[in-house]
Formats: sequence, structure tokens, C-alpha cells
Amino acid sequence: MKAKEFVDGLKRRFPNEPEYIQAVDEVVSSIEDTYNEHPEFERYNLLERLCIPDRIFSFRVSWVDDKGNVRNNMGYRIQHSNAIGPYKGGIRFHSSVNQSILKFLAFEQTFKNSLTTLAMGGAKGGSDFSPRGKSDMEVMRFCQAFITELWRQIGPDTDVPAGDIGVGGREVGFMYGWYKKMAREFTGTFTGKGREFGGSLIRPEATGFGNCYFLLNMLATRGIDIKGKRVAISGSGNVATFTAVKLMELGAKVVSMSDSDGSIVVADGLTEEQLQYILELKNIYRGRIREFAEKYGCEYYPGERPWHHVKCDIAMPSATQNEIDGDDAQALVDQGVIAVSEGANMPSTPDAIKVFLGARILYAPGKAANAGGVAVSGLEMAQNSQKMSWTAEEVDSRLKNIMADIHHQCELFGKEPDGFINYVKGANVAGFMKVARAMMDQGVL
Ligand code: NDP
Ligand code: 8G0
Repeated sequence: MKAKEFVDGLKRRFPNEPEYIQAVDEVVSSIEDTYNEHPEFERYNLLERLCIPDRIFSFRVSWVDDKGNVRNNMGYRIQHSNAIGPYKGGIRFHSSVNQSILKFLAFEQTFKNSLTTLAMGGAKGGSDFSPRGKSDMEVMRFCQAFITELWRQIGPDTDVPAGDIGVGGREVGFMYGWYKKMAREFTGTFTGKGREFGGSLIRPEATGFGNCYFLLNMLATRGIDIKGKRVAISGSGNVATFTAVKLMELGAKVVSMSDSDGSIVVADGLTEEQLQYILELKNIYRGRIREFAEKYGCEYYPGERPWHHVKCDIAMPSATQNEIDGDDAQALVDQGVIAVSEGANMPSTPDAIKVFLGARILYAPGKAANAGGVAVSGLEMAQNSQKMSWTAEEVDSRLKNIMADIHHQCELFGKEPDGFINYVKGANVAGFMKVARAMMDQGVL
């Protein structure tokens, strides 16, 4: 197998899916050598079967807004691979959603879920519906219409959705409620549920906390202490805010946050009071980060990401894909960044990744660093099938162990002769090998 030829072939078959091709290219180039050590993989045409999703559902979602207008959106679910467990992955509601973006996310999810050590395959779903500016009742009607189409394709041992961008506790509650009504069963078919109906403690915190635990593991390889380090975060949603909470608990300084309208920069680091304000602003009032700048009079950059405006030791991009380009990466490296740990999925473009690897900083791709979210979803599934719920301490301690295990796998497969750990290669090879072995044993399907 030659990575370039393989990716060019996929590009010809899926010419309008740039994000999907970008994600495949990154994985395939880094596993090329390992793959070629196993001629049996090629005989089974394994790579192509692993890169093309098992199946894709796409459907129209019609719903009625508060003014009585009939609205139509697209809905999708990509079931990528169930080689090592039931399909598992979040649901994204955002105006930018299309098949290419969901295919890239489902592909990445397959490798990430493999790294968690838990039995979960890969999937992703979503809609180009945007909850922004919609009333609770509009969001509810949309969620019900979406699940009316999707409910037959999901189930606790079949496919287990969760939240993602634009889908939080409110949306999961509405979708789970309608699923339960259609399927007439009360099972763990969604994760990220409310605590009263099967949701796990620490699931809301898991992705952000897990990313911080992964970062601590990386810093330890170079004997670096996190205390006093300045950390630039992008985003101000679920992942970003809980990253900030844990960082401040660890004694680091959070020097930026953002949303899709702009970025704030607080050179001395957020205070506890300011962090509380952001948590309320974002989680209760669904407000904008600009309102923080207005209240506290800090620097605000409308329409811009934080990377060119901050002095930081560490960057934790936690908003969306392709939010750090080559220029941004160079600016971060030039001002002395020592670590980049990705909370978002594929936030760095291929050019940015080249810059980080070339500078030999600690660089953790999302499929390793943000795997704590789906890992605790796996723990939620385990609790649901036992009809039990574990304490916050129990879940948090399992999360720490899982992140340490993922770090160990990256080290095992990504350590170069001079001691540098290539986390991109490590995560891709480790994630790939487990899925590949399972596929070999199960025959051609
Ligand atoms: P949220 O919807 O809670 O927050 C998303 C944040 O990113 C918001 O601040 C949002 O701003 C901003 N954002 C979204 N899209 C864009 C865009 N196109 N340009 C600029 N800013 C944008 O989502 P999450 O925090 O859950 O997800 C963030 C990232 O983390 C995603 O890549 C997701 O796939 C990934 N992830 C999430 C996990 C989870 O458990 N939730 C697990 C692993 C990865 P605004 O409010 O203006 O829209
Ligand atoms: O819990 C999940 O399945 C989930 C939700 C949102 C995002 C992700 C991810 O790993 O990207 C997983």
C-alpha cells in the first residue's frame, strides 16, 4: 500500500469531502509502514474497508417553528465501524454540518474509541439545524422530528449517540425522551443524559478534565510543572469551560477563551470570579464571550481566534476543526509554546501539524487528548447496563487511568530513537492495530 495513491483514490471517489479526506490522509500516512509489515491486511483489502463507513443514513427533518412556519433541515448518522463494539459517537447540531464533516468525525471516532480500551465502535451524526437563537420548544420539536427518523437505527447494543457541538444536556434529554417513547424501552441508548435518568457523574466534565490529565502526562515526560503556566484555550462550550476549571484547580493561568464571534485575552489569567461568570454566561444564559469583555473591560478580538494575540506556554484548542492553520501554529511556536493538547476534533490543519512536529513540541492530537469524553460515555454505558451508578471519585479515577493508558500507548507506538514522542503516529498506530486485528478475525464484512 502506498499512502499517497490510496488517498488519491479516495479523493477521486469522494471529491466533495475535503474534511473526510484530510482526516484519512493524516491517519493513512502515519500507519503506512506498520500496515505494510502485514501483507495479510492488504490481501483482505483492510484499509479501504476501514476508511469507508459501514453505512450512512441521511434524511430530511421537518419541524414547525414558533411562528408556525414549516422548516426543513438535513439529518445524518454515519455508522463507521462496529468491529470492536457498538457504534458510538456524538451528534452535532451546527449550520456548517455536512456529510464530509460527519464522515471525518466518525472516522476519527473509530480510532479514538479503540484507544480508550473500552468496547466501542465509531459513529457520528448531526444536522445543519442550529439551536442558536431558537426557543426551548423549537429545539424540542426539532429533536423529536430528528429522532422520529433515527430511532430505528440506534439502541444500547447497536449505536449509542451523545452530544457534541450544539448538543448538550437539553438536547440529549429531548432526544432520549422521544427515543424512549418510540422504542418503548428505558435503556442506555444515549450517553450524556441527565443524572436522574442514567447519566454518569463526571460525563459533563470528562473531555476537558481528561485533556488536562493527558497534558499532565505529556508534561511529566519533560519534567515540566503545570503550576503558573499560561494556557490559551479556544471555545467556551462544554470542552473549553471544563478545561479551564481543571487548569485553574491545577494552578495554571487561563489567558484566552473564544466563541464563533471572537476571542477574549486576559494576560494575567482569569480569576475564580471571572471563571464563574463565564460558566453562568455560557451554560445558563447562552450568552456571548463579548459580554465578558464588556463586563471586565479585557482585550476582545471580534471575528478572530486567540492564537495571534496571546502569549502562552500551552494551547488547548477546544472549539472546532481547522481552527489553527500553519500561520497560527508558527505564531504559537515563535512566541514559545511548549505544548498543544487538542480538546476539539482536528483543530489543527495539516500545515499546523507539520509546524508543531517540526518544532518538536509536545503535540497531542484530539483522538488521544480528548478521548476522555467518549471514555466516560463508555463508563456511562457500563453503569446503565448494570443498572448502577458510580461515585464521582470512582469515575474520575477511572478517567485518569484511561488517559494515562492512552498516553502509554502513544509512547509505545510513537517514541522515536532520540526519545521524541510523536503522538500523532503513536495514537494512529495504536488505535488502528486493535481495530485491524478485530476485522481480520471477523472475516470480510
Ligand atoms: P459546544 O457546542 O459546547 O461548544 C463549542 C464552542 O466552540 C462554542 O464556544 C462555539 O461558539 C465554538 N465554535 C463552534 N463552532 C465554531 C466555529 N465554526 N468557529 C468558531 N467557534 C466555534 O461543543 P463542545 O465543547 O462539546 O465541542 C467542542 C469541540 O470538542 C468539538 O470539536 C467537538 O467535536 C469536540 N469534542 C467534544 C466532546 C464532548 O464530550 N463534548 C468530546 C470530544 C471532542 P458559539 O457558541 O459561538 O457557537
Ligand atoms: O460521548 C460521546 O460519544 C461523544 C460525544 C461528543 C464527542 C465525542 C468525541 O469523542 O468526539 C464523543
